[in-house]
Amino acid sequence: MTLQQLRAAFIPKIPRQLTQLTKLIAHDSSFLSSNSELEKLFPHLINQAMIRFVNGTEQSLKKSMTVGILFSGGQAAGGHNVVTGLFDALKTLHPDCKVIGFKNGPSGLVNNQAMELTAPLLDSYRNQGGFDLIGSGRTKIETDTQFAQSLKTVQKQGLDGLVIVGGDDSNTNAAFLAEYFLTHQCSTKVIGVPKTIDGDLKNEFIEISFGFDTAAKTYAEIIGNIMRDALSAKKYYYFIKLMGRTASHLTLECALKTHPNVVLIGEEVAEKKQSLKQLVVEIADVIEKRSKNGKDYGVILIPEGIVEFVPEFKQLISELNHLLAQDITEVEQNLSDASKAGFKDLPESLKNQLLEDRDPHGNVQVSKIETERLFIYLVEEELKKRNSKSKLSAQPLFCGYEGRSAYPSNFDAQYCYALGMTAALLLNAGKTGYMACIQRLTAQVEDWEIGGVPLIGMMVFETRKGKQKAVIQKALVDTKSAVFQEFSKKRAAWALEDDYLFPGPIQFFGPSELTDSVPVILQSNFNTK
Ligand code: FBP
Repeated sequence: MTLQQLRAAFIPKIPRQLTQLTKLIAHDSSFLSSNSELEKLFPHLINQAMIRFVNGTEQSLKKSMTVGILFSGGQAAGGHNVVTGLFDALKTLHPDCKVIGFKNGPSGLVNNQAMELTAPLLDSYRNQGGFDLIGSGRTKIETDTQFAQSLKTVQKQGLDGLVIVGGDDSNTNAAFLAEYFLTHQCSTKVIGVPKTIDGDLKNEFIEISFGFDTAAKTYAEIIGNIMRDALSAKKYYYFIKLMGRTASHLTLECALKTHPNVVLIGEEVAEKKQSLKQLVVEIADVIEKRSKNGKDYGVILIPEGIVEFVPEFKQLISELNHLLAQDITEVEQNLSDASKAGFKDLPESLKNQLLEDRDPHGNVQVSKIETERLFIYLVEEELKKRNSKSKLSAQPLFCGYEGRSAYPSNFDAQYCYALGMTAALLLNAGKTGYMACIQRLTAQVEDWEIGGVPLIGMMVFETRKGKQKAVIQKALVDTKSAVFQEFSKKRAAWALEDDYLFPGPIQFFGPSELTDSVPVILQSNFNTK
């Protein structure tokens, strides 16, 4: 049997609460404090409480439901299990329930491109990676026309519920859609599900987004393998860039799993206001010290989002965006003196990338910047300047897309299945504007607690494109957290000693401490050895 078949046959464990679906009753627990500015935007959704499910008496569903689902944004392992969990729970509640998938993300909702998801179709997607069942997309529903078309679609499809699987922005969108439907007397309820490998959709209610665990384990396997290679050949420095558009959670998690020689964390760089030069000096110092100990090899982790945290780089990108938006061709001459100096020192390939590789809005595509190559170039220049005797033979590597669509780890497979089931229960309870929420994730799956958190309860006001906008807040790495402090204590030793760990591939069979492990950053009693 192939792993594909074995995974398709895997039956996710479920929280004890979810074994009694038809007996569960939604119960308002704590009310979240409201805010007058949010009340203006969400007059119908304000004053919602956290939902907990409690056991009641057995009751059958009054009528069947038709529920739509869509994926929004980048892939994250486990998405297909959100669909199967939703489907299985709805069918248990009422055998005539139907699930409709919107194709290629939010644009499928706007343009009513949909397909019915049936049991035989879903069977081959159980516990499989990726989002290919229905696809995903990054369309943002923001114009009046898009809202009106989405309303038309849910009415045409006769939807009782719509499940939006996405990150912070997509779930912000879900809240606005829920409010819009209520304002237009549309009975379709909207439920969000927390997705993103970046791990930055988390807060006091949401412990982690799905996909993070699989991505981190996939990258940690690669990093461990590279470390073994570094130790064996003893001739290369590997500069590894890790995905995570802004926050450095994935880099921190991988560092704790593997113990690299140097780890940059964007949030720390911003806090200490470290310049690009300082980071380069820090790396060059480690390289020289290791060289004196006879080690001309090593592993360096660089988070994808680092450039957004290095002050002068952030400034340079913002100036470039401004100039390019005005179609100014003599870009370099029009930069401020500080940015001009920084730009001049960049390798030609990166200069071209900054000027030519733009997103549909004309902005520099930060995620495409080859930071790993930038650091190699700058560190080589620094060592030359020092007349250093250290040998630097560097290899760039990017751990990115391969982490998003791998077979979901048991944690993600089970978390997603439970999230899908919880979404079904929230819809069954007539809730709208909520995010499915599973807590106590470090406990045994059976003891996980299910519930719903009001989407607007996670919102703050932020300046976006010069305007104050209500958004679900992105969670950055907390440098005061116990996990970060532990990392800080250990990294000096990791720099010089080869304390590498080799986690190997995600395990699906074997001892439960391997197959059911949860992200290190979730554990309060973590042990990085
Ligand atoms: P989401 O936040 O939408 O889940 O996507 C995260 C991510 O994988 C980032 O880590 C990465 O920077 C980005 O998507 C890449 O985007 P794209 O798929 O458009 O290249």
